[in-house]
Amino acid sequence: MNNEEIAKILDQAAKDATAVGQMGEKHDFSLEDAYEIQRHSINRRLDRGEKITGFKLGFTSRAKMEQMGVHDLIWGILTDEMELKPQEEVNLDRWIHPRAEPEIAFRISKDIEESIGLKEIHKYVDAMAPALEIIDSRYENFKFSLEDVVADNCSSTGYVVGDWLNLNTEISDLDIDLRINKEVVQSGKTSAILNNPLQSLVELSRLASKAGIIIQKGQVVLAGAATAAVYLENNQHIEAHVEDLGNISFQTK
Ligand code: OOG
Repeated sequence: MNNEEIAKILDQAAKDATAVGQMGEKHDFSLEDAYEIQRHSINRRLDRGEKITGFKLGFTSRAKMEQMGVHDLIWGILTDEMELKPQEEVNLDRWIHPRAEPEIAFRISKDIEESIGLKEIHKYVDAMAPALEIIDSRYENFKFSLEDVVADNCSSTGYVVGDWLNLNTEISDLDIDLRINKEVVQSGKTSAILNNPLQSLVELSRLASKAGIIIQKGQVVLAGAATAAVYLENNQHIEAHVEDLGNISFQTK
């Protein structure tokens, strides 16, 4: 099976909300292949009329690496089909076994075409916000290798971003938590994200420029979760709370 055929199976699994076995178990592919498969699956979405809205980093914290048994930073692509409105009521039937993670989002104000350093970020990013990411592995039991998860666009499924704020707040050591029906179910510190969530932009710029991809003005970057992810159930109010940045939530039905 070639990379395009693997992408078709993973894309179909997402569309049908039906899990498949780990692709890497039957078809040995490299990490480079995995990113190519990811690109093919995004192209299928673009062919259906979806638009790229941004990028996400994964496994930027120890909590996430330990939960999933994968120990390397990964990146995936977000599209407008994945974007939820704040407070939106979401039917869980459209996904397989979705989980939520509290995150921080950044807004790009100028195209990033090369690898940038921490000190240059303010030239390329004009806002940040509390965010929630919904991940939904297309693999049975949410089990995968590093190559598998990259091929599956890093489990990207949904995201919702709160009110944008300027970059004046220091965000390297804030409390961040996930609340379900107002109860804190996961809590951590933003320092868990690469010591400083801004570092995720440095890493993404390095990876994207290596891949020949421009991170465009207006796009959103999710820095990765500081805590483990939690499975969603029906009739829940899901909320991310970031100290000094505020809250963002949605509702499941
Ligand atoms: C992969 C995505 C990881 C994060 O924030 O670390 C991720 C997964 O756990 O399914 O989104």
